[in-house]
Amino acid sequence: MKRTLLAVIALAQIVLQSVAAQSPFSFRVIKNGLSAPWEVRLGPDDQLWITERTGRRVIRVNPETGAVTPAISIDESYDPGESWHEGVLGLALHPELLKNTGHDYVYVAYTYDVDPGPGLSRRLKLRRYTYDQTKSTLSSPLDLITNLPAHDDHGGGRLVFGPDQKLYLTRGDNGGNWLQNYCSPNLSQDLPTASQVSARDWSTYVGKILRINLDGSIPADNPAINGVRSHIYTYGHRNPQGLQFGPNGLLYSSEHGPGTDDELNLIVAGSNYGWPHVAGYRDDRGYVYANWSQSKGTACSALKFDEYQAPPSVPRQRESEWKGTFVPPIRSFFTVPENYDFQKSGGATIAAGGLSIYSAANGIPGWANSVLQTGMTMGRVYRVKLSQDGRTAVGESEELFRTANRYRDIEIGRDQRTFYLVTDNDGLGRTTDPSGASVRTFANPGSVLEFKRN
Ligand SMILES: [Ca+2]
Ligand SMILES: [Ca+2]
Ligand SMILES: [Ca+2]
Repeated sequence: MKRTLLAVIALAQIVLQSVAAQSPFSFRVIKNGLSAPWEVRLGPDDQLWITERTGRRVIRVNPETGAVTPAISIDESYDPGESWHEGVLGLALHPELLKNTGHDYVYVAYTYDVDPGPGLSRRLKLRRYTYDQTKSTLSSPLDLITNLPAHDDHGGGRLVFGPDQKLYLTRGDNGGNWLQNYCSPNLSQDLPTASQVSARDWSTYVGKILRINLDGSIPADNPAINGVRSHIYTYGHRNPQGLQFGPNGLLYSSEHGPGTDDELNLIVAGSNYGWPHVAGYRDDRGYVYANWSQSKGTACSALKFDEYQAPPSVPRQRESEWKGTFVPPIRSFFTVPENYDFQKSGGATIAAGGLSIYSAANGIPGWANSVLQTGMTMGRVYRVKLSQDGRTAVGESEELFRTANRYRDIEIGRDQRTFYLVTDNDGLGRTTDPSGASVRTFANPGSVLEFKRN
């Protein structure tokens, strides 16, 4: 975020600061000193179930006292400590957890190293644990699906338990054609063949949202895409970091854009979400697909990556040149003017993290049917009001909870007036403080924070 956009933000801040004096939310640190808390879910035990990505464990945090009860350490999880994308990621609770039906299951997605030697070969797995209430620990691990491709960029990893008794798991594009992985092809549009599926070759599960049976198998009613049924529910994603069902059964996901157009998407079975051909809407604004890995004449490895200007040997494609069918986002953070100068003005994204759906009819006035979307580099949460049918976003986004933190995930309290946020540790990235300045030292790194409506 620089200059032009900062000027807009600064202007908005003058307005917001005058409002901040009478903020309707109280703020409290529930717990600090955690190691990259990544997912937060309120359990039926009124504890916050949290994954620590680099801490490689699942913990339960008492939201009143901050007391931590470790549930399990996952030693197999591997994280070289150099990216946002590795370690213990998504967590989902079986809806019958602690209901005495024999389904005390907790599902966890994490990265690991499949190479037994000194080499590193990253994968992600989805594992089920059983919760032992007397010991307050997770045990009886059962791997549901293993060998999912993983890497050091755009790792997805968000996990939800659907109302249809299926697990939904996001997979990022592993950073193909981008930054340190610019010579790796982008596989977001790649789909498996029938023989790959029967060989359990999941190499195309990159840039996808997966829908998985509770035993890890492929649901019989998953969409057949290009004639092949697999775990793939939707494709053409970049890095979906938020995923949540609304009360009406609609599924929402948020996704990191490149320099522009972080997306809020309504997820529809079998659909293509456009990446890497389109970022946001097909409007040729601020994004051209540069396919570095297919450099012609000069090997990609001989090129130096440049986010803003690809050399002539790199095939480039404007959004309008791609004729495929795709589902556009219901909101973009943010679409830029056609002549937007990224080098001068900086990126126009929020770095979308986790999201929650606010649905309480008698909760905070005007909030029913809203998406609460974390913006990690913006130090705030965006409330996006949805239409009655939940299929479109209406009006402007409201900005909430401004602090100098990277909000990784958000959960809503049972009273519908309390909001729990987990924050990244510092060392890897930046956020924006309430004055609008870009900062690399965070106010509450590795914390669980509470905002409560007064
Ligand atoms: Ca190894
Ligand atoms: Ca898209
Ligand atoms: Ca676009």
